[in-house]
Amino acid sequence: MHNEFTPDEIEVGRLIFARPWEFIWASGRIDNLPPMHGIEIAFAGRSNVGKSSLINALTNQKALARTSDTPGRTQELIFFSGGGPLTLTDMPGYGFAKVSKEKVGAWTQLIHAYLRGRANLARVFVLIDARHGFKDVDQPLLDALDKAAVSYQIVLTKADAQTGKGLVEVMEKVQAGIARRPAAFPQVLATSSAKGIGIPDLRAQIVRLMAEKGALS
Ligand SMILES: Nc1nc2c(ncn2[C@@H]2O[C@H](COP(=O)(O)OP(=O)(O)OP(=O)(O)O)[C@@H](O)[C@H]2O)c(=O)[nH]1
Ligand SMILES: [Mg+2]
Repeated sequence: MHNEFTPDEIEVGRLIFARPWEFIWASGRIDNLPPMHGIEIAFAGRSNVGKSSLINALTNQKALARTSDTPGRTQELIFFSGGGPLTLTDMPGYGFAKVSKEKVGAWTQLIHAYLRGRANLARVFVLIDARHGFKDVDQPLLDALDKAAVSYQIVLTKADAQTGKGLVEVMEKVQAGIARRPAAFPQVLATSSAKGIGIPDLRAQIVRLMAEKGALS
């Protein structure tokens, strides 16, 4: 993947995530969120797509966010901080058939309420499996983000498990899928938490966003 971030952005990104990142808050209820501080970036996507793994890869930690082979691991909004002006939010996944209707309803409500109402939410990374591209279950999330005018960016996960040509094809399809979506950030990033692919770029993307928001201290 060609790299359009500057060496400076890459280095600042490395430094931000070389800090000791910590768990700060978990909540399954929208009326019990941590006080807003600086800007927030949330990780959303289907169950098992690799949201928690990506947070671990970004923060250089093996088990900061809990991961699992079994979908439905993350069941609350989980907040992480590195002590600076940035908070990361790990979210429950959607689209997992084996979860009860009540739980799906509760998680969907929680996810949408958070995404619509969090004033310091600077961007949502919508994670999409590089082997599969968009699924129907992803569309309601994109619709909700477009409707609420919350900036979101597609991040492909598990790029280690997709071959070069296949990855290009999925990338092009995903790009076409967001072309007319008003709140979608046009650039799609490909990552692998397992192999470290695209992680410095994702950090640099976060740095650029923080700079745009005046949140770089
Ligand atoms: N091959 C490969 N597997 C990955 C990668 N990232 C995550 N996985 C695997 O995908 C599975 C799910 O990872 P999680 O990070 O728990 O996924 P999640 O999106 O947080 O899932 P929920 O919390 O259930 O919504 C685990 O078995 C991971 O080992 C990756 O970069 N490459
Ligand atoms: Mg998770």
